[in-house]
Amino acid sequence: MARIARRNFLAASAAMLGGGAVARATASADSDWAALGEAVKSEMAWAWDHYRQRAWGKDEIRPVSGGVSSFPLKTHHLGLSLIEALDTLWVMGLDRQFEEGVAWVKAAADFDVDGEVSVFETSIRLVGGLLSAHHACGDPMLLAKARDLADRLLPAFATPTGFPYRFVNLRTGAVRDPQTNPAEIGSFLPEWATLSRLTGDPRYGDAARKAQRALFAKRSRLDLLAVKIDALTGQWLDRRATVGSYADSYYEYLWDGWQLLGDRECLRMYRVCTAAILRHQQVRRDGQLWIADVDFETGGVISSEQDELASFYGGLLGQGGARATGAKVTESWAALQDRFGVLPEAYDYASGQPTAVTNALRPELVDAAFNLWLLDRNPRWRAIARTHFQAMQRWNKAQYGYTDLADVTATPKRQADHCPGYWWSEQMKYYYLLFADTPRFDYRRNYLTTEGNILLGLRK
Ligand code: DMJ
Repeated sequence: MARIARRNFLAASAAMLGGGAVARATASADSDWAALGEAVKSEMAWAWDHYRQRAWGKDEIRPVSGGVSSFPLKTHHLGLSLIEALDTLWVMGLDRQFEEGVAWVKAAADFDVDGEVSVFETSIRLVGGLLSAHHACGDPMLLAKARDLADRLLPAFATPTGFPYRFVNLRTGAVRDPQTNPAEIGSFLPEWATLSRLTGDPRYGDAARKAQRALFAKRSRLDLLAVKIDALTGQWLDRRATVGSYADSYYEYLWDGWQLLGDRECLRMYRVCTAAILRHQQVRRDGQLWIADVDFETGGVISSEQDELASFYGGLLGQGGARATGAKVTESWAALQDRFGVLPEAYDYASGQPTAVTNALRPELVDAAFNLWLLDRNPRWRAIARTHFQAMQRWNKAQYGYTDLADVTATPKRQADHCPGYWWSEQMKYYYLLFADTPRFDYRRNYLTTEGNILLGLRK
C-alpha cells in the first residue's frame, strides 16, 4: 500500500462535553488522515486510562457515572473490555497498555465460574479477543486461556443437529435454550478453526463447521434461512429471513471461512445464500437500497424495518464481489448517518422514521466502510468513517469514556451510561486502520473476525 505522507497537524482542539475534555480532530482536508489516526489513538489511550483507574478487570465501564457493569455473566466479571481491547492497543502501538492488559489476563483471568454465558457472545468476544492477543504477542498462556474457555463452551454443541444451545454454565457445562438463530449457530469457524490449528485438537473447528453446514442444509427452496430454529428438532420456529440481528454474522462467517481458511464449501454456501438474498431481499426506495426482511419460503416482504446491525452488510457484499451493490447499501446507511448524526438502532425505510431511537455505540457502518476501503482505497469510505468518528466524539464522549446513547433524535442527543466491550475491539480499530496507515498491519493479507479481532495480518 502506498504510504501516506504525514503532515504537520494540530491534532486536538479542546471542547467540554459531559464534563470530559474532547480531543477533536480538525481534519477537513482529505490528506489529514494520519492526524485523524493519531486522534483515534489518543482517544483509545484516554479511555483505557479511565478504565484502568475505575474498572480494571471488570467487564464494562459506565462512562457517565464511573461505575461498572458485567457481561456476559450477570453478576461476575471476566475482564471483557480489557480482553476485547488487547489487539487494538497493540496495533495502535500502545505497547505499555497492551502489556499491562496481558499481565492482567495471565494473573487474573479465570473462567471457572458457576454462571451461565451466551455461547456466541463469549466466543466472538472473549475466545476471539484472547486469540487475537495471542496473534499479537505469541504468549502461550493467552492460547491456553482461549482453549480453556472454548472447552467450557463445547458442551453446548452436543445436540442432535449440531447447532449449539444458546447458553452454557462455564463450570458445570449445563446447557439452556435450544431455540436459536443463524448468528448463534454459525459464528464460530474462524476462531475455532484457528484454535484447532494452534492446539492440534480438531474438535473446535469440527463443531463449528458442522453447525454452519447443518444450518445451510435447512435453507428453503428459495435458498433463504429464517431467523429462529430449534437445535433439538431442527424445526424452523419463524419465517423471517433477514441480514440483521440474529442472522448477520452467519453470512459473514460463510465468506470468512473462505477468506481465512480457503474453505471451498464455505465459499459455495456463501454464494448460494448471497444470490438468494440479492434476488429476493433487495428493495429500492427513494433512491436508497435496503435489504428487506422477507418470508423465507415465499420471498414476500415482511417488514420495512431495518436493524442498525444490518449496516455491516454492504461491506460483506463488497468482499464477496458484489461491489456496486455493497457500495449502494453502505451509501444508504451513510445518508441516514448524515441525517441523524448517529444511526438509530432501527429505522423504517417506508415511513422514513426511526423505530428505535437508542444507539448502542455500534460499529457496523464503519465495519462496512473499512471492508470496502480495503478493496478499492476509495477515500469516500474513509470520509464515512471520519463522520462516524467525529459524531462519536461529539455525542458519545462522557467523563470516563464513550457511552451508548438513549436518544439520537433528542437535541442534544441524550447519553445512556454504558460502554459495550465491542467498542474497544471494533470501531476504534477500524478507524485507526482506516486512517493511520500503520506498518503493524498488513493491509493486503489480513483477517478480522465479526468482533474485529485480528487473526491474520499483524506485523511485528
Ligand atoms: C458485535 O458484537 C459483533 O459485530 C456482532 O457480530 C454483532 N454486532 C456487535 C456490535 O454491534
